[in-house]
Amino acid sequence: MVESKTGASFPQVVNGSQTLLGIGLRRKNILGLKKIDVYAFGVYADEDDVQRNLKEKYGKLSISDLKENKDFYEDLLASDVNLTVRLQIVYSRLSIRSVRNAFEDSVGSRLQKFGGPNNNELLQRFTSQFKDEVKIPKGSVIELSREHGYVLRTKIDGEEVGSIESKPLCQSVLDLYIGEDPFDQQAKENVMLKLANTLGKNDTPVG
Ligand code: DAO
Ligand code: DAO
Repeated sequence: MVESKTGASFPQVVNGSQTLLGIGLRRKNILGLKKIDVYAFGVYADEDDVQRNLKEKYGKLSISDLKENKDFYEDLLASDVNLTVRLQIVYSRLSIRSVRNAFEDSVGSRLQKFGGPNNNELLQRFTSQFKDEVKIPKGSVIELSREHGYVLRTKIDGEEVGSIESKPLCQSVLDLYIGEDPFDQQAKENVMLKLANTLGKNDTPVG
């Protein structure tokens, strides 16, 4: 699937069993002057996991009820469903310093919502994974995956750079894309619609 504005393309499946649910664009205001396209992203989930974790509570609701249902995405964020957000960089002058700053803003504000008392330490642990010499030119692919046990694993161009076990950190990162105030509202709606469709299917036993 190809993100129409940037031409970034996304595989249908990542990490063996996670399928593409929706794609979107992360834009950022620079000094209130202009908006730049920073990266395109795709959201993936293991659909069997989705069934196992959410079908009991949500399987009987209609698709239109689910699409708008706040509990649904909050439960998904808090659940142990394997999820991946794949970022493809489209901005050609991204520095590690600006990534760190953006991360501290966007994820930092979410950690206050989801996190316990040690938010700063968590943020530091996350951002310290990214050494100053790491290069992220246009076209780089960054994968942020939540694995079972609330482990957030980061890969850059297929190479693992680190993993951190923290439920609030996982929630905060996913909240950027499918939470209450997402970077790309349309992308979130597409993801939720796809998940609602998945839950409507009866081909996977629950339990
Ligand atoms: O060059 O000053 C500038 C603009 C930089 C914008 C940086 C936005 C960073 C967004 C996070 C990217 C995460 C991979
Ligand atoms: O878009 O504001 C944002 C935050 C995105 C979080 C992405 C973090 C990815 C960090 C990878 C750094 C690579 C050096």
